Amino acid sequence: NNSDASQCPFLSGDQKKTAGRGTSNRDWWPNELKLNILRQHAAKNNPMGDDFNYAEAFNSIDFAALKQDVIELMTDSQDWWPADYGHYGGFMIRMAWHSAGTYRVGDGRGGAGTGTHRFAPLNSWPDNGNLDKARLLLWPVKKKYGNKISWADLMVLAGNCALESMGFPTFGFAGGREDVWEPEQDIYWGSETEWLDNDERYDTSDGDLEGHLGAVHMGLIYVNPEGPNGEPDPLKSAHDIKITFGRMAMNDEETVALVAGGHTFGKAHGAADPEKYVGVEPHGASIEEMSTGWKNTYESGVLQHAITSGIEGAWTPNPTKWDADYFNVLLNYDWELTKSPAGAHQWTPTAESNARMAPTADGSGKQALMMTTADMALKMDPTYREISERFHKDHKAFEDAFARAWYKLTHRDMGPIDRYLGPEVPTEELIWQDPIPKVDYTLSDSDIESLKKMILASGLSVSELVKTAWASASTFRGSDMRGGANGGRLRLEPQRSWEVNNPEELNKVLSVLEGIQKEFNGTISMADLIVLAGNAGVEEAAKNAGHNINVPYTQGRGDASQEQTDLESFGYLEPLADGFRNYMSAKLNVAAEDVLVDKANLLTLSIPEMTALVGGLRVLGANYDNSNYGVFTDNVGHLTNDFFTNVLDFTYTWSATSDDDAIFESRDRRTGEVKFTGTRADLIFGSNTELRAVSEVYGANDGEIRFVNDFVAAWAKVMNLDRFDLK
Ligand code: HEB
Repeated sequence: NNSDASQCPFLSGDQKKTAGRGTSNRDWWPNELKLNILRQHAAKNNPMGDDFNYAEAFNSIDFAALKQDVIELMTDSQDWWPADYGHYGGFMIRMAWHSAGTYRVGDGRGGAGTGTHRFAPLNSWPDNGNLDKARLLLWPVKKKYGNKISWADLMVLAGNCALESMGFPTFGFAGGREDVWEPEQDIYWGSETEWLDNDERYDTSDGDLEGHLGAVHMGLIYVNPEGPNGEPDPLKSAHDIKITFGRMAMNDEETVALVAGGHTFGKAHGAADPEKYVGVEPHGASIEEMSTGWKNTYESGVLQHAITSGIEGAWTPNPTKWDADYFNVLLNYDWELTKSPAGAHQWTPTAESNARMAPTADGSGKQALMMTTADMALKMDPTYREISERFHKDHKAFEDAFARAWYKLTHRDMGPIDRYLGPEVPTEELIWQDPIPKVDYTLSDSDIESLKKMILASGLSVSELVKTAWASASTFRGSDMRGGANGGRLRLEPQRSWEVNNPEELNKVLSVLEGIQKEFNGTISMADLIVLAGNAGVEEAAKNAGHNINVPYTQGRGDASQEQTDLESFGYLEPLADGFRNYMSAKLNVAAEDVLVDKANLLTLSIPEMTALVGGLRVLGANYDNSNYGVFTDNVGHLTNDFFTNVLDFTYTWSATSDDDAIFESRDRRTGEVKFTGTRADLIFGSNTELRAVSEVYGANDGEIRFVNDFVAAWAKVMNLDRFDLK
């Protein structure tokens, strides 16, 4: 019996006993608050270091040469994964589409913007089968240009180059997607523990998909190609496609253009039974597979022996050429339900259709054309059918619709056009980019001072000023860079009427501010004025508490018009909860602290920033409906650390006053008198030990100055989150 081995975990030979392993807090307490989502992408995990400027690096590329390299790669077939038909075009389009296609407009998360296709779970989802090889094929180009082109940009660019090299005129390309270095932890992909397991995420009461989810199954980008739950019913498939593409903010016409445009190219792979021949996905594969997976032992394993989706064949007779054949064959032939060699449902032209054929992947022979059940939806669903016929008759209209929809698909999560880089950025203003006009004024410091005086003399309270600026700026989502104070859309529908904004009170504040704007001869945008008013309110509140501070202010925000504002698309920015204003819609059935952290993540806040903002906004009286929840102070409108001192004070005891443990009151232990009321988004700062630790910093006797400074810095950060014109 070796005593060394029993003491040293490495000597005992049990890998499960090394650092970081073992049962974690999350294993013990699965419901603990997910503060980890506020700790992502820390600078120290980024090998590029602090001073790396991706925009500068990207702009230094010889873009034409880069494109030429990518285009040449398309036909440079490699032995270890030869190109179908000698051209990687279809494969690269599928990679770009799957990298962008996880975007969902509901919370703006997912999408091509950060290059996470190279990490789990995405790199291992069954729907992304064999795309590990597509990225590896791109490595020589990535290697050549190094940090000048991110993976995120390169994957989208590869899709564009693929399209162009097969004769399709794309609408444009913008670089500017900066890679992250770890998988995103904030994206809710669903609760299932198995892939493609069931469709329980469909809410049976309203027939809609759960939450913001953009796919009908865990592990898919959108829908099951064979039909819902593998049932080859094109009409039911159309239903699923409408919901999932709608979640990506694509309308029916865009959807038809995308699917038909994409499936003009390439093929599906289902040479044999995957159960028998295909190995595990990359994240589960053994170390010598070197980050790849789905090892295929069927014959050569490639070309006509490849197995990916299990569906087999090409959609069109010339799968490496942009042409009108997708609709020609879909609409002109009759299709019957068949099975692929892998056993998947698919559709084949009937004998009477006397259909043309496609080449085999190695080019040596011919094989029958194929449609998936999802493709058949474009023919069988009446709405899709009408669009398909129109595109069939008018190839130019189809080409333009596909070009625009592809551009939107791949650039949707980049935010304002100020973030777009490179020589191929189209100048046309597109409504989904949430356009904002540029301003042409520059206010002097003394202009700004007199404006602040006018604001403070207007009769508006600190609370009104702060709330209004917060309502304007806090719509920002770091997930897709939309929203924010720029554009001044708080004055427009739908924002102006959102419940969380207390429309009546907001209208009053806005009309007072509009009066000031007029008095100032209109030489300041409302967008700028709303932020300046908030800053003036914060400075006044600090003064009330005896602190002389100056909130940093950067002018230059433009006012968008109602016509520049897509009502439906902006509707998705409506907060159903905003813990910073202690607001939660009655529609929501979640814990307030969870949605507070979700919102803080969208605002790209750290844990201390979130903590300082909540503690400050409460004492400034910024609550929805002017409620008293969490207003742990007797001096509303004074920027003190009272929130923290009281949330940490054990002279009070807390108890729930609502059955659902959503509302609480505190009582003085001695007198039993009710002192304060609060929500879970307040009590969490005393209850969660990590938030409590930060609250202790702010609530200690030496904490108020630090708190005031941190609050002001976090406030200024939020006001400027969308100022990509400055960065
Ligand atoms: Fe797609 C492929 C499905 C949409 C593009 N797709 C494919 C496949 C499948 C599918 C299954 C096969 C895979 C393999 O390999 O096997 N998609 C699908 C669906 C949908 C779609 C279901 C919805 C409806 N796609 C789509 C879109 C696009 C596309 C949108 C673009 C735009 N795809 C594609 C391509 C391909 C595919 C290009 C080919 C690839 C290769 O060639 O490799």
